[in-house]
Amino acid sequence: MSEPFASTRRKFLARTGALGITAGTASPPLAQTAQPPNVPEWMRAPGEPVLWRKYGLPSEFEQNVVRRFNPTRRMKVPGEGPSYTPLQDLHGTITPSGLVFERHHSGIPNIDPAQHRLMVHGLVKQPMVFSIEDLARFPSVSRIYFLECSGNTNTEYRAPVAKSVQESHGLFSNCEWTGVMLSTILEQVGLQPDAHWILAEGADAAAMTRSVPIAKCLDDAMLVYTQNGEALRPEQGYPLRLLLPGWEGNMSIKWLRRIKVASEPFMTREETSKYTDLMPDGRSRQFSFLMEAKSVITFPSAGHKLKERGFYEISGLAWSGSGRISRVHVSIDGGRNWREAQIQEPILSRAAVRFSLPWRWEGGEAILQSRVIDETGYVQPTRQQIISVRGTGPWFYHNNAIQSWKVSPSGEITNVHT
Ligand SMILES: Nc1nc2c(c(=O)[nH]1)N[C@H]1C(S)=C(S)[C@@H](COP(=O)(O)O)O[C@H]1N2
Ligand SMILES: [Mo]
Repeated sequence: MSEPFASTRRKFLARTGALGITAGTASPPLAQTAQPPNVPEWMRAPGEPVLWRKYGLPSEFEQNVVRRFNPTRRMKVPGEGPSYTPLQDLHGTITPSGLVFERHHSGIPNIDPAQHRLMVHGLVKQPMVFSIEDLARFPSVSRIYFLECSGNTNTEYRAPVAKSVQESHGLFSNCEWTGVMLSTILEQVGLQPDAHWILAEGADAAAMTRSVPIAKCLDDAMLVYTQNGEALRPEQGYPLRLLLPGWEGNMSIKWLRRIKVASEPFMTREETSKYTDLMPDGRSRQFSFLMEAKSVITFPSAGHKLKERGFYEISGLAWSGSGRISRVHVSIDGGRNWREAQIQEPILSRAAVRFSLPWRWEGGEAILQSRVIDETGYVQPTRQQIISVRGTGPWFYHNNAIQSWKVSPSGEITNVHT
């Protein structure tokens, strides 16, 4: 770089040095014609007009920021499978709707909201059927919550196989949801005295069904029709989904069509042979609804490369199904020493926070880890701690272990177990 601006910038950075950013962080040389003070091609004629796209899309230069499949996983039935949120490319805490991970058990139904209905029946005083319009007339609430599949990070239980944080932690999203509190609707139908559980059923070909204790239904459960300010995406359950903040994603039934109130859990497939945790003694942990505190460093993470020594901001996400998070610690030496990370506000219950720690990479080997502590005092465990209680499988739900990323002297970041 020999242009006057570059050298001025170098001097400026050398003088400021407060964060220890060295002059070497200058970007690679741009084409002479595009770089100031020259006039680039895109300034020489008017650009695309207003309404070029009626619905906005990211720049064509962001085409690499997409949901991805797990290349090693086989579809069990048509339309079945997960796609992963590209956490390594995202900032802040809100997951853009188009990048929210997907988990479908039998594809995405194409539902006409005018024809869709929610039936609420069983141990109620007055069974009722609601249209989406009916539900939207009730008082609405908007809240930010994370949603995590309990299978998230299951690939990492035995060996560090994921090539990126997208693969290891990408069954995770954090959105603003709008809808009506489920308690409002249950008040409409009126609960009978022995109403202790509900069954929630989806309108997909899997007819996904889960049992939910009535206490959760009357606490913070929502019937949502909106995600990040607009109608739910078809992938996320359009036109209506159940949302159970802080509980395993599987229970947040998409394309919700029926709620049956009962006195006992229904013992559906998804809460018996699936989504229970087999323990070393052969018994299953049932029910394991809560998603306990977890955190992960998203930058730098596997697949990133540090091009040179100097200042970097380590940054990541932390969340807890039990409420607010109170602290995040970051280690750069594989968990021997911990430093307090900064947590960016707002700190909301059962929502993701962004944490960060300034760091100078001197070019040596480092093992980056983060560890969250939530308001209940719960500390994110190590993998060994989880294994000592739950064994090594064959089920791998609820792996909230501390994640390690190794920085090699060449600046490559890889996924490791310590
Ligand atoms: N009806 C229905 N609801 C469903 C599913 C499904 O396949 N069908 N998948 C569940 C699972 S396993 C998860 S993790 C979440 C995923 O939500 P998302 O696809 O909006 O990210 O939806 C849950 N709700
Ligand atoms: Mo899931």
